[in-house]
Amino acid sequence: MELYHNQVTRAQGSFSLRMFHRSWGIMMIQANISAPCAVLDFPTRDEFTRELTAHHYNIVGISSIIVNVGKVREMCRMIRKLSPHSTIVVGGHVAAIPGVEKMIDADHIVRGEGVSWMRRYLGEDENAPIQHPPIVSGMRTRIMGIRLPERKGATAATIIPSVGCPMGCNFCTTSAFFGGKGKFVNFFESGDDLFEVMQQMENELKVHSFFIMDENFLLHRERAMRLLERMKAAHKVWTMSVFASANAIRKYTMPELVELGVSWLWMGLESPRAGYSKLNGTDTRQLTRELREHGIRVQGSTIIGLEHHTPDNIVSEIEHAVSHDTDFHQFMLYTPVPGTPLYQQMSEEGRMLKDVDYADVHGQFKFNFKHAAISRDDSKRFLDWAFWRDFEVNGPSLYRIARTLLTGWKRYKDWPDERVRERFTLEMQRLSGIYSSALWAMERQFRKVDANVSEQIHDLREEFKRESGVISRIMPAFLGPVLLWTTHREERRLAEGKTYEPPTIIERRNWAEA
Ligand code: B12
Ligand code: SF4
Repeated sequence: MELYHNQVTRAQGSFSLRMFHRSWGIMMIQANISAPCAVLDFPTRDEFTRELTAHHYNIVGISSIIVNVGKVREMCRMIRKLSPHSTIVVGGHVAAIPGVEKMIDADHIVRGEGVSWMRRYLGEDENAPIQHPPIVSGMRTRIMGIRLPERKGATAATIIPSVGCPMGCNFCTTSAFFGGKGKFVNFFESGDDLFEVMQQMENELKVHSFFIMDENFLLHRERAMRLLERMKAAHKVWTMSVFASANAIRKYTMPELVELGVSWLWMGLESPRAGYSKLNGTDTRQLTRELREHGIRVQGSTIIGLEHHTPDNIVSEIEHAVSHDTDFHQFMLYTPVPGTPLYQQMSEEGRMLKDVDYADVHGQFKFNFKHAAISRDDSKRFLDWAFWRDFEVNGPSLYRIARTLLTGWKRYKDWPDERVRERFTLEMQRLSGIYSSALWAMERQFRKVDANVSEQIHDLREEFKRESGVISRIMPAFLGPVLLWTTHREERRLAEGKTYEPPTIIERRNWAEA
């Protein structure tokens, strides 16, 4: 249930950014039906049992992705035993598994968008406007052995403008699940709709930053530019973390992105030789450099094990990925997942491996198909090496995001648009003391590991000193040693096999009428 630690910062030890995310699909469904409804997130077996026996549920819906099909099977078994009158509905990506009907005991298996399905099933108006639930994007955030305090408004709100992506890359399950190439489902069509929903979340959750959960947010330029107009008119100093493909980013100038508040951008780099249309003609190294120079944190994503990869060229492809020096870098194995064109092709070619457990099909372990040149075991070696290499060359992501913030601040602190100035000033005020303290600890931690990285961290710390106010300048003397101590403690804990689990959460809606 951790995005960064699972697939982005997993080799960064105590510097790994760790946090949990709620199950947004079922939160979305709950907010858009009028029936009494409970969402039980991260259930333990005991809590699931208690919920099924303490209440009379007509319908029990289960949301799952493919890796968790074994859990779905067990949950269906428990429902049949403990709540035999309930209708079982299973939705989410798990529904794409061929023959899933025979693997689990459910009454309905729903493919694609779930809000309209559930409304239809309950006899409600499936075309009614979408109500967006208030979603805090992450919880129980930890880094350097410290759990960050959870203050209202401190964590971004998640906004889900759409599901699916029209680009239709052959391996992409999110695109395939909602219709594939050329198709997607929009919840909020226009920039005005989006502005209203963001303003509503700002009021409810007291946030100014948003995690925009749209596979390719910047692709829809008209919507984004209208949103910018409204933000300017209402003097909104908002920031946004978005996903976008290189071709979509290219539709904007850097100042446009900055004025829109884009502060974190997740971009597929895949491979320079992959031939995906979204990358056509883009020098991704130059693009990432440019984005970072404008204070936009870049999260790159690279695929390991594409068709053209061989043991001879993969090392240089990984080096190429690492040379982007992105703030964060995700590496994923090329993985044919049921429902995608790639899966279809591999199945037809007889290249899908038969005995791979679905629980292992997530791109962070080993291939689930026969690659022309790379063995299954080697796929894991190359993947692990990519994470390690990125960390070795570029240092902790925390250092990198601190660097990007400072670069952005230096560039935009005197920018004509007051909202932009205000944003960078606020970020610097909020973070410079904390970042400087973290850099103090990192610098010492890395002295023994890599003197080069330690020196770079030192230089950045000095720069922060010059650009920060008095409090931020003196903070590292106190907070730095504490962070160094918690970092060492966390390293010890991790070495002993410590793992973190999300809490179980129950949320009831329309419950009084039940
Ligand atoms: C947020 C997220 C996470 C969070 C999950 C938090 C959580 N509590 O589950 C984190 C970061 C932890 C995560 C982890 C992983 N994830 Co993830 N994640 C996503 C992401 C980016 C967004 C999901 C989301 O909320 N979408 C928006 C909502 C509205 O859409 P939705 O969930 O699909 O729900 C809609 C329908 O599917 C349907 N629906 C969903 N549930 C139900 C239930 C019922 C009853 C009904 C009727 C309908 C229904 O209705 C909803 C509204 O339309 C997606 C990519 C994406 N854009 O969707 C990947 C994605 C779901 N993750 C994926 C993967 C592979 C993983 C990991 C295995 C990665 C890894 N290697 O570690 C882990 C597995 C974690 C686990 N043990 O389950 C894949 C799933 C592939 C597949 N085909 O199964 C996806 C699709 C990304 C991708 N393209 O590869 N993930
Ligand atoms: S651009 Fe990204 S989200 Fe869209 S289809 Fe390709 S991989 Fe999927």
